[in-house]
Amino acid sequence: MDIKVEDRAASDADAAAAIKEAILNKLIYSVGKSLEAASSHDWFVATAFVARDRIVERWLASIDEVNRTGRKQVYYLSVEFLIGRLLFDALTNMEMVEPTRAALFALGVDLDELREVEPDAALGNGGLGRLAACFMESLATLSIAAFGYGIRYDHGLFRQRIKDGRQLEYPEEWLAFGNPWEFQRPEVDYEIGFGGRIEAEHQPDGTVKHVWLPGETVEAVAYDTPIAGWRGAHINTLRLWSARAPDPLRLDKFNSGDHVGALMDQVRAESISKVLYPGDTTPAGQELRLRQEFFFASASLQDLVLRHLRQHGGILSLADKVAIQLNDTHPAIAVAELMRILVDLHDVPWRDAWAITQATFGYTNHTLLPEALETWPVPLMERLLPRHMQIIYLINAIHLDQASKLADSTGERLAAISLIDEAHGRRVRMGHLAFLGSHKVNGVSRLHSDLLKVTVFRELDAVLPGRITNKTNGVTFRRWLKEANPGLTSLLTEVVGDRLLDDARLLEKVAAVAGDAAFQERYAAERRANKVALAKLVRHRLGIKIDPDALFDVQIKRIHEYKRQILNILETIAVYDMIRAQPMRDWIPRVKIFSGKAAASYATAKLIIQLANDVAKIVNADPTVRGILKVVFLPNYNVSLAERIIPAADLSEQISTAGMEASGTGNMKLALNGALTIGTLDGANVEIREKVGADNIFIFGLTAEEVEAHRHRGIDGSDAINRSAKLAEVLEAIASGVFSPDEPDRYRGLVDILIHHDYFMVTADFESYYEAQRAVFRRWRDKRSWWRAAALNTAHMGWFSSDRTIAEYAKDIWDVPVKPPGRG
Ligand code: HBZ
Repeated sequence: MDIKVEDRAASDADAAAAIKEAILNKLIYSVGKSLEAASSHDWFVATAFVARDRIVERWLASIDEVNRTGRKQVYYLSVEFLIGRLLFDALTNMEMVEPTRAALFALGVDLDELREVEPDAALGNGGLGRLAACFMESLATLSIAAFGYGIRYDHGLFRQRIKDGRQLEYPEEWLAFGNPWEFQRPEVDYEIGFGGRIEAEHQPDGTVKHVWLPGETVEAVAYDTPIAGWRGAHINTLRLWSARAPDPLRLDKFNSGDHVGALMDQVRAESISKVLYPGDTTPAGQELRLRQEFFFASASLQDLVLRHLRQHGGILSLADKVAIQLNDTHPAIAVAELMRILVDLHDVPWRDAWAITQATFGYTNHTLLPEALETWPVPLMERLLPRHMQIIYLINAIHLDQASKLADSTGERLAAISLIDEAHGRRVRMGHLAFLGSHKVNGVSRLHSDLLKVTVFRELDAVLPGRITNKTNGVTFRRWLKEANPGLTSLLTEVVGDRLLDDARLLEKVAAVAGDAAFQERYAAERRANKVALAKLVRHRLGIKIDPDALFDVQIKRIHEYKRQILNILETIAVYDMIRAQPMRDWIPRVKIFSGKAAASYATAKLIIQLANDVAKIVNADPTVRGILKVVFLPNYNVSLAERIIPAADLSEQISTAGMEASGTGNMKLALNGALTIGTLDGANVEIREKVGADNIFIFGLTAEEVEAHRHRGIDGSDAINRSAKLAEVLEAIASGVFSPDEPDRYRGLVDILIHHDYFMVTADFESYYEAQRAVFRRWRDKRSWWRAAALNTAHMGWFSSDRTIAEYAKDIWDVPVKPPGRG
């Protein structure tokens, strides 16, 4: 036994020594700095290069293996990848964290400091983009041969600053100091066409061949980032496309003195990959957005078809060797583009081409919000993508013809299933296109998938039954448990063994010790350390002092009316009023923590941010509630900040209007890390309750069905307000300017919405939410009971690993085998 321990120590020391050598080498020869001159950023880059080298060795082996075996490839098309930082992902999955820490320590450098230097790759808005990033990690972990395809935005999601309580947006500059993880592939570039015309060539056999002659072309250049699976078992590629003009500048114009005009084409082309579309639910209706979507869909298809032809010879075997997943409708134009490639470029007969297309694509829907369902005006499509529009018309004609032959066909139903929405000025329904072009369509939680069948896709589901399935979301435990919460992970590993991250279901073993006093003490100690760290961050960033022993009540996500941050604020004010009425009572100290961004154009969401900040200002300055209540709005929510907040949260707010949050994934990360959930029966909360047990979660409010019924009766909030003196008082205070003395009417409009037009059922759910919060307090007073519930949350969340989700996609949608991770 002793010898083994010594052996391990010796090999750890060897590993650290080798890494130290390698880092020094990179610092000098790749970064070009001396030890003395190196900045933290230089050390970060040198360290990243060392991790990348290890990954690249296995990457090349993975690519070689996939080529050799010719196994089926999965392609995940997503307009968003919300990656965050990669250093700890790389080190963790290559099992290099400790030796790297030791190596840097020997060089007088602190690994945790380097971690903070890396910018967040925020190529996404929220849940949909972060899910894509978790999926990339799990795909590699399960040794599935996969590519992620997306756009390499020069500027990711805006940086949020709060000034005078208001959100301000600033451009984000993640590439300003270069990106050590990516490889530019100038030789991998494709022409992407827009506009122009179509020539019909009559063939000797009587058929007509269509040739699209684009009026404009843009080039897509590939940038590759290797994504390592857990224990480095397999490495996949995230390939992001950057736009270029075919000619860097117009020399004729330049020489004639028009220096700016000479660059116009370049500017126009490059604008495609310039910025991430910052809205998460309202499609811009903008041409640029459609150009982005076609740009990356077309480049990705050209790339994967070329790879397929090189590997397998003919195009007809495409569906046997390729599965393409459409992450929402943003890449849905790929359905028409693949048809064009098959029919126009490879002369595949239409019927066969359609069979291949359907067998190849799967489509994931992430939202039921009507304003988020993408549709494009027909005239815009005809101008920008004339051949695709023809193809869409043909797909639609065949589809409507088949549907019209069904016994129960009606004109109304045909209108509802048509690819063209005639009711709103002729628009192409991208969700319908994705639905028709795929063999499977999935929602992201059980409730959401069930709702898909009775709402947006009711008629399509009736005509094409069985296509809709469910794939409840998951999150990668490597990032959201081990990297974010290493202390708790060590404790859990002691209980369940060191295969915890290979098989998350092993967490169930924690249930056996959840009631154990000694275990609870250690569990609580780990969490307290995280809370101390967060308190330090809050102090540092906002100058607000918060007590680590207070209950940290956390709501972190995009700011949106349906997510109801406002409900949380109303309860905060109600409690604030009560404390002031009876300051001497034995109150439970609590810190309300908010973080999140609002779409720049979403005025109401921005007003909600301002309200949270205004309430914070008044509450935090009030000596009566000092030590009892604090309100914190942490600016610039991103993946890295989430990694700091989640391990320190006691209570997780998942309080969306039932039926509106497709799934949620923050809910999973928080419960996994031991926060108890207060939430509605919405999205994945329903399944979280089933797993963790109704006693260990605080559920309140209307169900999705009740919301629906309630809305039918009307959305006036007056009745609910009349029934709740507390609510009436709170609304009156807000409306009369108690929290905005400098501008008393600031929130009158917001309050009016709640009174007269409460679509999101804030007033209807207020009392029940308030009561649920009191139940939280009662539980918190009984610390044994609280920690037991927290530990049981951790224990039962294993099912929400994205490894489980991806294994389900692999089996039910992609038909590819998975190889669970593990040693050897
Ligand atoms: O996708 C989110 C859902 O709101 C969330 O409940 C779910 O957990 C997550 C992952 O499945 N959706 C998004 O982040 N974004 C969109 O749904 C979206 C819709 C239309 C757009 C852009 C984004 O134009």
